[in-house]
Amino acid sequence: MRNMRWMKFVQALLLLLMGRFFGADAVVFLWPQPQSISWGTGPPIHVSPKSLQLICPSHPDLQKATHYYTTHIFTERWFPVQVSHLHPTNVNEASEYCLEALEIIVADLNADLQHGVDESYNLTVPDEGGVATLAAKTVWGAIHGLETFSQLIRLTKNERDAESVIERGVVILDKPNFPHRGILLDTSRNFFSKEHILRTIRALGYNKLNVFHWHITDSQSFPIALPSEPTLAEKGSYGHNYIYSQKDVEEIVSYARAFGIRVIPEVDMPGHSSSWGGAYPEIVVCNNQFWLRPGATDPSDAYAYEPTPGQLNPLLSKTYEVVKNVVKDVSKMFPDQFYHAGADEINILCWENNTIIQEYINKGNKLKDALTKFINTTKEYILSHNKTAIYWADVIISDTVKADQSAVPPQSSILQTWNGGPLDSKALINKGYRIIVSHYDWYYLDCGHGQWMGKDPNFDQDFNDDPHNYYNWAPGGDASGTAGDWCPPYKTWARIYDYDLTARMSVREAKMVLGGEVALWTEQVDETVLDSRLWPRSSALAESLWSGNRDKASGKKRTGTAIDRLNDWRFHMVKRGIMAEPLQPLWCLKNPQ
Ligand code: CP6
Repeated sequence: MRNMRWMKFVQALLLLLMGRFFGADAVVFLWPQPQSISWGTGPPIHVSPKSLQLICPSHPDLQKATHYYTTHIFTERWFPVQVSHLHPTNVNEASEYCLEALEIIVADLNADLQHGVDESYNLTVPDEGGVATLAAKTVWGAIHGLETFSQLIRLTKNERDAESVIERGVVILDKPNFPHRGILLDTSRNFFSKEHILRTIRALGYNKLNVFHWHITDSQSFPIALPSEPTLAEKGSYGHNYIYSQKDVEEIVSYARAFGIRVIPEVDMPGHSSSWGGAYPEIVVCNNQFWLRPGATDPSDAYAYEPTPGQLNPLLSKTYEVVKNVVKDVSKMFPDQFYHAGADEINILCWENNTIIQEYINKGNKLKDALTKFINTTKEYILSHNKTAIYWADVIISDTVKADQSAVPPQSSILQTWNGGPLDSKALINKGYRIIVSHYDWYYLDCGHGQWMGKDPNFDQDFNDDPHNYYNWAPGGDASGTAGDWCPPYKTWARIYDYDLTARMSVREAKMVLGGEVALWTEQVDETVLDSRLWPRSSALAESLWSGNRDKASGKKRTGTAIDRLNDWRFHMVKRGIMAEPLQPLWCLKNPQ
C-alpha cells in the first residue's frame, strides 16, 4: 500500500513537471485551431457529461444549441482508436478535480445572425475544475465556443470503462480571421433530401464554418416550391419527391441558425436555367437543344458548358414577370441579407440563336447590352427586398465564353470568383467590389473524378467519336492529358489548406476579401458520396479561414503538422455520423511520428 502511494506521488510530480515544460504544447487536438490557447498545468479534470450543469441565457437558438451539444456531442464516445499518445494513462489516480458547470455569458443577445456579426468567444476551464466560463459578445460566438468546449472533452484510453476528462485547465481566446466561411452545395444536378442537408449543416457547425451557399437550381432541375410560381418546381424538378417545400426550407434555415450558420440561396440566372422551361418554355432560349450547334466541329461551338443548354431571354417582359416573383419568394423564404443572383457562364451563342435577340442586334445593340439590361432590371428586384446581391465574377470578366459579355453590377454587390486565381481577385477588388474566393484550382471539391467531358486517347475511337457519349459533352477534351475532367487534379486537403486567398494583396485589398467557399458541384455526386466528397477537405478550408494556415509562433505554414490533428478530427466527425473519408491508414495513428 505504501508503495502505491509513493508511485502516485511520483506520477503526480511527473505530470506536474511535464505540464511546466510542455504546458504550451497541444494537450488535445482541436479543429479549427483556436487563435490563442494556453493550457494549465494541473492534472486532468473529470467531467460527467450527463450531470454537467449548463447555465445558459434565454435565447431560442442558443438554447437549441446547448440542448444539442448536451444530448449528442458531450457524450460522444471514441472511435476506433484514440490519437492518444498525448494522453495520460492513469487519469483516475491522478486527479480529484471535477468540472461541475459551464456558464455561458452573452453580452448582446439581440445581435442577428448576419454577415460580419461578432463570432468571438473566450473559454476558461479552471485548473481545479469547478465552473468553466464561456463568454461571448453574441449568441453566434457562444455557439462556436460550445463546439470548442465539446472538443476538449475526451475519453481516457481504456475504451471499456473509459471516463470523460478535460486534460488540463485551459484559457482559449478565439475569433475568425474571415467573416465568410462556407461551402456551396448544388442541389440541381442531383437531389439531396432534407436529412442529408441537415447533416451537412451540422458538420459545417462542427467546423465553425458559417455559410451554407445553397445553389438550389440550375439547368438540370428546379427543386424548390415557390408560392408565387409553383409550376417552376412542378414542371422543372426531377419529380414530386424531388422538391424542397416551403416547410423544408424553414426547417433547414432554422436548424442552421442554431449552429450559427447562414443559408444563402442561389437561383441561377440568366444562364443555367433550362429547368425554368418546364413551366415557361417561351422565356428560355435554346432550351433543351443538343449542346453543340448544328454542324459544329469544335466543342467550343456549344450552347452551354454541359447539357442541357437553356438561358432566360433578357428581352421579354414575361421573363421579368417570372424573375420578379422568384426574387420575391426566395427573398422572403431566406432571411439572410445576401442574395446570390448567379450570372455565371452566360453563353452568347445560345442567345444569338433566338430571332428576337437577333432583331435586337440588327438594330445596333450588342449582346452585352442584353446582359446589362438583364442585370440592371433584376438588381432592382433584389435591392427592393433590402438584399445585397452576390454574382459570379463572370458577370464582369468577359473571357469565359465569348468576348462580348460583361455587365456592371452595383458596387454594393459582392463578386464570387471561380475562374483564375489570386490575380483575378485583385482585378475585381480594384474595380471596387468585395469578393468571395472559390477558385476552382484550389476550392472545387468535385474535381478529379473523371468528369463529364473530354475525349480520352486511351478510349476506343468509336466511343470517343460518339456524340452521345457522356464524356464527349463539353468542350476542352482532347489528347492533351486533361481528358475526362474539367479541373484536374483532385484537390487534396493540403492544397485547400495551403491556399492563401489574400496573397500579394495590400492590407486595403485584403479587407475586400470577405472569405471563401469550397464548392461541391454535383454532376457526379449524390447522397451516397456526399460526406466523403465534402469531409474532411472542407475542414481544411474551415481552419485556413478561421485561424489561418500558419503557425503563430514561427510564422511558417503549418500544413505539414496539421495532418495528425486533422486525422484526429476526422475520427471525431465519423463518430458524429459524418462519413468523412480517411486520410491515412490506421497504422499512422498507432505509430505517431
Ligand atoms: N455549374 C454552374 C457548374 C459550374 C459553374 N456554375 C462549374 C464550372 C467549372 C467547373 C466546375 C463547375 N457546373 N452553375 C461555375 C461557377 Cl471546373
